[in-house]
Amino acid sequence: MDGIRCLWMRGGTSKGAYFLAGDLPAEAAARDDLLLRVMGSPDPRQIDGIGGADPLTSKVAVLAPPTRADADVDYLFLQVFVDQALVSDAQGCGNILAGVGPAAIERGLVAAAGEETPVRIHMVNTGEVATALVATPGGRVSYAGAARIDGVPGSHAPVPLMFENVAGSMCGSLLPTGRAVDVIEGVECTLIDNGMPCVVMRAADLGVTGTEGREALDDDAVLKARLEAIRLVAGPLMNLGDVREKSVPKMTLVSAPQAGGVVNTRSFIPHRCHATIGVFAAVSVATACTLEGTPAALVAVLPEGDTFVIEHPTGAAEVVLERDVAGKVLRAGTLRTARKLFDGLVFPRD
Ligand code: NQM
Repeated sequence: MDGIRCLWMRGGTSKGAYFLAGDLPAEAAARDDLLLRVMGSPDPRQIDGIGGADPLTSKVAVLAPPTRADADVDYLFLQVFVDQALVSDAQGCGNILAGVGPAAIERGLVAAAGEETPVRIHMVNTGEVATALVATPGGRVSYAGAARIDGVPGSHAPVPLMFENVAGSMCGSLLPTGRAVDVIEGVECTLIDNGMPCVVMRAADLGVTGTEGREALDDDAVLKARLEAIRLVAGPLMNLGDVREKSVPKMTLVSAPQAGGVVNTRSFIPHRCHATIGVFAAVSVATACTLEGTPAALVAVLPEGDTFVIEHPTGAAEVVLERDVAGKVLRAGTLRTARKLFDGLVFPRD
């Protein structure tokens, strides 16, 4: 088989393959079959593909000319499962989103405009538009710069991201059950979607401290089984249907901040513990912290201003929430970086 044009990029704290829609089969089943063979799934090691044997490095962005007038590019996110023959469009991804602006300019879908190019990205999975600011000195994407994000060594060009109206992105409303607290399997949970469907619970209620490392939590079979039992109940309550084969909702444990932030998190996506936390998951958890009486609010230390520092296993992610006088989140933003790692042809297994 001939190779397929592919950009391999780091977006935030994730890594993925960026394609132009025109380079992939138009039909979803044929496209997904191809992507499984590109990544080397299903196989826990993804040894015969380019996936990194981790959900955070088995991701795909499909870019296309915009289908709406207020966007510059369409971005469809696809999660390629590592050890199952599944490709899911049932979530977006704010980390891979960070690479979309640069990739769209690299591929000529968007023209660079001055030192910094704003790129309006239609997130096809959820239907909202995000705006990314891409450094384009001299009309070319620059990946070098002084911005640092926890979970990524070194410094890079900043990619600020802004979102509007992401509440209910997949669940129809911010609190799909109409309540800020539901009790599932005896555990108090906030079922929330401010850009990412999340179930937010106190770590202590699940018998852990919430400060354990990723590996220790991933090895905890009892915890994992309880989280999955809660998730399978939460899915239909969140209007997500049967979530057995979906990567949402994310299961996020919260505990008191350990390093001066607002809240400490351990996020399961949904079967492995995240090395950091997803961008939209961080926005959703930050929002949960502002809702009185919720498990997150009970452990959070709210900030004076709009910046919420969400602690995670390898540091913290900063999220800005702009709220109206009633406390409703109007706009959210974050800072990410991205880097082009490889540009070439990928050869899927037969
Ligand atoms: O929540 C991982 C990631 C993500 C998603 C996941 C993300 C988001 O960190 O917007 O970024 O939750 O599967 O890449």
